[in-house]
Amino acid sequence: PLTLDDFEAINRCERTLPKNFNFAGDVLDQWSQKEKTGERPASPALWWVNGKGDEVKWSFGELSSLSRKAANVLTKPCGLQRGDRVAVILPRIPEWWLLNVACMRTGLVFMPGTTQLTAKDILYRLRASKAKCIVASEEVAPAVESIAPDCPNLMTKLLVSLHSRKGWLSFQELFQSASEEHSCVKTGSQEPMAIYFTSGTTGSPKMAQHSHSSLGIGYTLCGRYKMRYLKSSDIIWNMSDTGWIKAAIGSVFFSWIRGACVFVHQMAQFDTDTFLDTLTTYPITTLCSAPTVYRMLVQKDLKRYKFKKLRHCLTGGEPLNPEVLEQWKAQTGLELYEGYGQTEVGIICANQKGQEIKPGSMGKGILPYDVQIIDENGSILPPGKEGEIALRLKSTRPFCFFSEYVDEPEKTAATMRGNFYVTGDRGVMDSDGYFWFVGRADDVIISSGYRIGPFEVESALIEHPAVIESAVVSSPDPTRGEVVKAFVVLSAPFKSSNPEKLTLELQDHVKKSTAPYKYPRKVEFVQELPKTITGKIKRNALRDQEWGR
Ligand code: BCO
Repeated sequence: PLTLDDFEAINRCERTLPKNFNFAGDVLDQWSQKEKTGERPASPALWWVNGKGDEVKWSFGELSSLSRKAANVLTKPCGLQRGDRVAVILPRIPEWWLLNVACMRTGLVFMPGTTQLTAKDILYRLRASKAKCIVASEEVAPAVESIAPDCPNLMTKLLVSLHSRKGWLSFQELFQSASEEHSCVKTGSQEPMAIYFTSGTTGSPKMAQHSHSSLGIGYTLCGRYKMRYLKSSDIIWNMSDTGWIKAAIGSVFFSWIRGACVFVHQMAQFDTDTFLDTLTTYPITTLCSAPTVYRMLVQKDLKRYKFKKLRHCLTGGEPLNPEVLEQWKAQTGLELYEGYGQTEVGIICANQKGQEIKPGSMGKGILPYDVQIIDENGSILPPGKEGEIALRLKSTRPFCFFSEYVDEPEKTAATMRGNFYVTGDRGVMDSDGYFWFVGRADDVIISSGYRIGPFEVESALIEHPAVIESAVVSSPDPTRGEVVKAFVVLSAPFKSSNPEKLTLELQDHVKKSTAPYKYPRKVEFVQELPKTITGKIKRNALRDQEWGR
């Protein structure tokens, strides 16, 4: 079996990528063996609570045997075969981890989605991916049922619930009778493993596809800066929703490569008091959360809380303000280490332990990446000059990159500029090699750690009879960093409507049409939108106005 040193050597390009790799067979099952021989502390691999008294603790041995049963559910009654795509829309419940590992074991392509997705979002995802199966919880089931007849490739609907439902296979029932005997598929290192839907300026979300090695080897070590904070005796609580790649990195790959315990608190909704109580109740050693969460937490009197075991605090997904870092440290005595990355390439910059933290900077580039600031021609800019944050590619594409945007070769190609992969983010590198985030190079909005495409929100707004046209841009917000703002031109019958009432109606409409996290938290009614002479809406003019530029 591969050791952590082998993983490091592969990332440093000192060792070639193995022909075959499977995180379940090559990593998780090894921890299960180590448990038997006492080479790993007796803490669980997964520790799940829901604040209502329910608790699940699985050792690696249990994770191994239970995920084999789940694998048999997927291949036998669900009839799925290696390479088939499976949409998994589940809240933070233990079955999400089981099904994730079961997909690895069977070579199925795992496509997670947040439970905030609406029927329209799910329809798009199922049709674009030609998914053969959807796994969902009860809260999502009605939305799935409303669109399933329009998804010709969908063979199976698998429900994770204590109750059965007409038209669905019951995971719980099938799981009870499934065998524990299953041989892990010998997946190729570069074989597709997962697809993440990611938003851009135009069109619907793209399908960023990852391989068994990009996530299972690359992301474990792209997150290596985090691993310095993690040993097998650690307990890590990574807050991210199961739909985002941050859940895969923080709650699967970089935690389990080190044999650490993944802690999960399934909260009905995010709440700072419950969050802080969790840190005082459970022996969590490592916390990873979006900057928005820390911004919310520093509003509280944190000195009142005595965290049980917390030692390391990590953050990422959006820029962290220096004031929050300082307030967090002043109130808790703990440093806050920011990392920067994206779905396509994982973590690429980070404030690493042992390095000076420059508040407001996202740290230095991390191996195996060569991070640079480049101009529009693909030339490297000197320190202090603003440009696009990019990754230099050597002769071959790094294995830890996403493989492609599925079915969109032109969009995959558009990420390249000369010898560089461009992130779409603008930044500056200082003379010490620290990177400073400036903003997006395109119209994408990063709010509370969510990547939101303006087109998706504009498309939802235009469905409402009050809206003739709209332009959606980012607007500053003290808690969420930035929020979605919609400039709306009203149709004649709505011009005299009460603006507050209409704002609420439009917000509610967007929340029903597409995932609610995208709804415009600010709405402004305007007579007309700024346009170019060819009639294209100038979102940048509105954005500059919002940011006082
Ligand atoms: O704030 P509001 O109450 O006005 O609106 C909230 C919800 O109430 C609402 N909503 C949710 N479900 C709904 C609904 N409304 C109607 N019907 C429903 N079914 O929609 C809004 C959702 O906003 P939210 O998700 O931000 O909610 P909340 O509770 O304020 O959560 C705060 C955070 C900070 C916990 C949350 O924003 C969060 O988890 N952010 C982090 C996102 C993240 O993990 N990003 C990482 C992406 S991966 C990456 O960056 C790659 C790095 C390598």
